[in-house]
Amino acid sequence: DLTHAPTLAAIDAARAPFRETRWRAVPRLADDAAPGPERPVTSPADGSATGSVAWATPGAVEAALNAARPWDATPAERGAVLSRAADLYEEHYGEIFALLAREAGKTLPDAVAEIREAVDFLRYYGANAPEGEGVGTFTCISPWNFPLAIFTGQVSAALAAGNAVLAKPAEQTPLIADLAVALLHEAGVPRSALQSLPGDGKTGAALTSDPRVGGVAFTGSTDTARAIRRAMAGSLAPGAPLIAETGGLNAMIVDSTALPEQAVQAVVESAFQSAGQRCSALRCLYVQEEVSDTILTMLKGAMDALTPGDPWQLSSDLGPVIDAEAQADIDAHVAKAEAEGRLLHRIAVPGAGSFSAPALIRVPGIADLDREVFGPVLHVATFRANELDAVVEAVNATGYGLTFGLQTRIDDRVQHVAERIRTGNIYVNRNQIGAIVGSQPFGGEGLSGTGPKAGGPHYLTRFQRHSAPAATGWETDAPRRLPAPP
Ligand code: UN1
Repeated sequence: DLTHAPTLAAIDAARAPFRETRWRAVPRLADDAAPGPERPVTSPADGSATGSVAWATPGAVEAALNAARPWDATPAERGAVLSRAADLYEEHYGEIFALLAREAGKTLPDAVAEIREAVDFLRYYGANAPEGEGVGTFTCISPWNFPLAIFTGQVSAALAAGNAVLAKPAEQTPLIADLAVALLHEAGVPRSALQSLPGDGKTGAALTSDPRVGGVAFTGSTDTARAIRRAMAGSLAPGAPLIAETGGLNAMIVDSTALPEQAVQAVVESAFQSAGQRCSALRCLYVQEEVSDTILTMLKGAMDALTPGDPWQLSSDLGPVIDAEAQADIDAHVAKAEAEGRLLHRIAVPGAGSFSAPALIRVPGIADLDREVFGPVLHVATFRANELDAVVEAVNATGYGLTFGLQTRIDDRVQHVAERIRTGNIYVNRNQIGAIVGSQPFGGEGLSGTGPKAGGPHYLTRFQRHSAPAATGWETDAPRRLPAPP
């Protein structure tokens, strides 16, 4: 299993039986409901069939809303079941690796990180399953870019906190979610506590605007989060929680004291791993003028050393983007920059499949990025020694605040910048992706999300009735005293 760090050869052997599998996702409900018509699911890597999905019909949504029952078990029992689910994920890693490559276009390193994170979420939320009540029924709407990890994180948090879950996986990745739900049920999560409803935005809208829903967890675009909040405001209880993780316009500053090799490696990983399809990904690099020629020359060389290709091949370290629509959007952005003479570098990618060529684009500053382009596109600007604070202000002025990177060997500067930058996660002298459940909770500020951070100590509290944890404390403890003034 994964705990024992399988070799690449072992992973390759474990997923081999699933090379030609055709999966089928269906609504997984507490009560039977006739599934809707089947739709094909295809791989972004080469357009081949990966299976089919039957979307939930309006009747299935209604049946699920009626059948949902909060998980009636003690926190310890819930934790034990989630931990068993983690074991099952690890046992099924061959099939999961196959699905991540074929349905989501994930390369091996990306898939390893994703399975690891999913298992960590199950164990972490399971181990921290709280006393107190959930809010009733929680709707979880998850993204295609982490079709296993974020799906599992949302669902397991809501379950650990004692809710019934209605899960709506991303339209592009229903098959991985379907396997995850099957494993959670096999581990012992009651069907009335976890139902999955594959579908599109209409299904999501139905599941966020019904008064039987007590709260919503959502990861995706800032615009969709706004639409969900409007829907909730019109129909759900005024206090119903929305836990949203949304977009970012993430920056990194590389100053003249930074270690060039370290900085370039961090930039390449942050901008191009997962083909740039992480909300945490680096979008705008600021390099200090004195070192910009060196850094950019090295960066172009490091981009040339990337191997884009079929994510099933162990040699590929950059896969396709999720679909043709995403590819067209990214490519149009790069084509515009090229027409304006701002394209600094681009590398070749396979012609078949939804590959977007990793690109480096010159911009005057982050204010020139009018939106998050969700792919392997890195913008670069330069700054002068006396402009550091102005750069930090420009980054804050975007209104987003998810991740931020700083490469420097000036100790005081770390503190200085950290006090001024408004982002959820700050990374110093390393890459700015790959937060770790438990030790590096992940979440943004402003346009980037509501908090609390996923994989952190406060996350589960938002999935519960506000009064629950405090009430327990006041009832059972000896009378509390206010802490002494400092
Ligand atoms: C996302 O891309 O939607 O730290 C969020 C990271 C990941 C980001 C997930 N946990 O890179």
